[in-house]
Amino acid sequence: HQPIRLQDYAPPAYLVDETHLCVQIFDDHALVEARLVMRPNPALDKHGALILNAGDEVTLEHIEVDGAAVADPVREGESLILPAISASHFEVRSRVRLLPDQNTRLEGLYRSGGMYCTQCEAEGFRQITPYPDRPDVLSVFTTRVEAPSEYDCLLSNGNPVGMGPLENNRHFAEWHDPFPKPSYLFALVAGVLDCTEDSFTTASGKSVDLKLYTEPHNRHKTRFALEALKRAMRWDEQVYGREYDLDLFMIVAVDHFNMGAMENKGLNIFNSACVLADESSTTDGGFELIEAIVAHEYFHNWSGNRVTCRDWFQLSLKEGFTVFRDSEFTADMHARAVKRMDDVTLLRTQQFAEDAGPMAHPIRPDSYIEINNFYTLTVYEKGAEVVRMLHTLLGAEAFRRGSDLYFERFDGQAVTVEDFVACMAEVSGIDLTQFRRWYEQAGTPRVDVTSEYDVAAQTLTLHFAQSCPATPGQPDKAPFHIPVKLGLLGRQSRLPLSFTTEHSGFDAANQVFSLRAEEDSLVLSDVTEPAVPSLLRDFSAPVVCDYPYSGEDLKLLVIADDNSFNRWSAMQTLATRTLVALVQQAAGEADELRQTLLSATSAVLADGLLDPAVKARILQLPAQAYIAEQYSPVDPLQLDQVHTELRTWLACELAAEWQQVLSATRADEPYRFEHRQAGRRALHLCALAATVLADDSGWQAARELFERADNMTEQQGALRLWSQVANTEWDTAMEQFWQRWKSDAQVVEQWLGICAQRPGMTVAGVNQLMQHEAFSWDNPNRVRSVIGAFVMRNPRGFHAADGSGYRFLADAILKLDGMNPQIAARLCTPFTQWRRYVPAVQAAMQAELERILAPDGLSDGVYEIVSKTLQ
Ligand code: B3K
Ligand code: ZN
Repeated sequence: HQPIRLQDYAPPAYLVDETHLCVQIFDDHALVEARLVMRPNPALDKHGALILNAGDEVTLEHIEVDGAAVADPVREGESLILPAISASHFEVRSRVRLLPDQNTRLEGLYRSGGMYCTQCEAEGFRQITPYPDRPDVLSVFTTRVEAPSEYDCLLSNGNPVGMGPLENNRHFAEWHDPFPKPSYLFALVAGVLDCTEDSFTTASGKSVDLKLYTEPHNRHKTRFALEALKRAMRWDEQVYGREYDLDLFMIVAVDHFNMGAMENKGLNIFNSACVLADESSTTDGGFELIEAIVAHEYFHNWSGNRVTCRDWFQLSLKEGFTVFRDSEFTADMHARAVKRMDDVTLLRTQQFAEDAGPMAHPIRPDSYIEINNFYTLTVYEKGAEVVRMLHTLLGAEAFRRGSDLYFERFDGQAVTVEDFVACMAEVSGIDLTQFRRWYEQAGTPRVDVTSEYDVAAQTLTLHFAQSCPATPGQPDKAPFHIPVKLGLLGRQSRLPLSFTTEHSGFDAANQVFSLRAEEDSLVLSDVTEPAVPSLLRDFSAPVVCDYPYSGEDLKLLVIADDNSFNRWSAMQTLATRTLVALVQQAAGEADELRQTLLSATSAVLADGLLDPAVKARILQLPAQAYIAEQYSPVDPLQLDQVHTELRTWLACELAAEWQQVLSATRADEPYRFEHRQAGRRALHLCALAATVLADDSGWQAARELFERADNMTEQQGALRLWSQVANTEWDTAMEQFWQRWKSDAQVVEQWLGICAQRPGMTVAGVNQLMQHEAFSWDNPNRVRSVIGAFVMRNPRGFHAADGSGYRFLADAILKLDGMNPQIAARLCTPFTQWRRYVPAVQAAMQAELERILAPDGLSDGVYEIVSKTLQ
């Protein structure tokens, strides 16, 4: 289990100009022949041995250089070492044998249901053929696929250049991708597939064929993704000036997939759950997620494929940027403030915990043992926040000039985050040297703000102090460049106040203060009355921002802030403080906060002007995972109890108001996925949640909705809320739902999730659920729906006092590690927080962590997380 370090980066000794593959698929194996047209890297004086990567799924049958067989190539780990070559050009030919049917890791070439497909990022291509499998080796690929004729679709990257029959009831197809690409973007699919077609005309008038391939029974679930794809293509032209570059863009839906989707050049491969949708079986959340992922993978065509990463430490270069792009796309398609609330919720509940835990790493890590462990919330979501800060500091217009320069200057190259930041600095003239620390330092910075008001001078002085906690390997942090967007609200007038300032770090047009020093003060003049500052508007930086607000200050922000994101954020702060005070049994304080929270909730409920989607989010208490980040030691069962009690109390105190919302938000039109309707449904489910909590017969309202609803959002929402009562009527409804949907894989996955998250679910119950025909160890979606949902979203079940939840998870990790180490490693997350808990929980989790680490032959992925967690 050796770490790889950024500082050891060395350019490739040899380059591959052309890659010619012939992949022959047979019933029980596959043969891969490769012809690589190579040359020594002209940028280097010395070249040394020719080292190819060859994974352990690959049985080498033959390898030759310029026609001369290499008799005994040295194989060390994943390296295949051939003698140094001095020729200015040479050809390497190899033939290997694979067993795709036995590939349970779902990396390289594998079988999913009735089809064969590939997943190469990050290092899966070496499981297909010996190759310099690193992102800074770019090559033009020509791929021939041969398979039994029943597999009617044979696909690979680029354009189709030939197809035809072969002997023995077999056929072939040949593909050529004119754009040089790294091996991680290679893809191949062979299957019996149905194709839904569409087309898109680019800004410059070129027509692009769009094809979405599915297994035939999913044909009815392709329309939405194709429409989303066209919206994304148009948006990328309008907002970034990026056109699609091939004549054909293909998406394939596969049922067995380790993550959401993959941006292979011209041939995106998607987890079925992240692309298939229709109005009867998909929830509002599902539609929004699918639209975002389709856009994300499409956007990678420029941010990732045309301009790619030099090495895997630069992963955030493509992922952070592309998440920022998809997030802005969603904001433009629907409601900007709401998208911001959802993104920030994810960041605060999960990324902040990662950044405060044993796996904390900068968005550009310095080292890793298993690169798959670094496809994290930090690299993706915090990475997107860092790009967003650049956007905030530069403004939209300069940012666009920066991205144009980046795409133009580095087209066809593999580059670094410095290259990206340098373009932004160059076009704007802003010194981003200090800003680059966001790429280098881990941990969530804190910004503590205090204020003084001088009545006579009418000045409000804001004092800022920033700090950042130590993280593994980084005891001390240098100050960050933090954009703090702010405004003021008059305490008496309850109106936004204008002000002036002479501070050179304040961008008056955008109301953004650039905090660069460890401490700084911002003097605001012409402040005509005492004011409540509205800080970190729109979450202008991924930090914790603290200000000594009174409960009444927060309530004022909730009701009257002219920044709707901060209305939500103030409510989150108020609820968080209330919950922490309740957990810590700070009686007097807790009671006062609770009353303020109640009156703020009541005011929000009564606000007739608020967008229902915003209202639903303001009324949602912060998740337990977020509250658990605020104090330590955490007793997870006590936290769950306090959280439930507070929700119940608010539901009871405001029962009449909730009833009114419940009836006012009943559906009065047929289902459509669009912002206004989705907001109404979200609010309706909020009111239903309160109804179920407030009285013993409240579940009947859930049953009524389940029976009446014409859509999956409300049906599932009703089943989830009703599950808190879990009476025989609920069992019947769940059985009815199963019978209705058992042939729809995506709905079945949701159904499993509802079962696993049901309050009262125990390890014994989950074990029983895993005997159900719907569960399967070799399908990652099913594992996530049952095991993932239970250990991450069922606190009472997972943290059961007898430790059964922890034993269950450790057993599952050990079992999965032998089958699919990426999925096993992902499941370790709940254990990473073990030091934050009360001693009894710590001891029980530690024992399980040690048990996981004991066996020999543990994968790098699980080893890295568990050993770092125990350190
Ligand atoms: N780039 C892929 C993720 C690959 C994960 C490999 N373990 C999907 C995406 O981010 O778009
Ligand atoms: Zn991505």
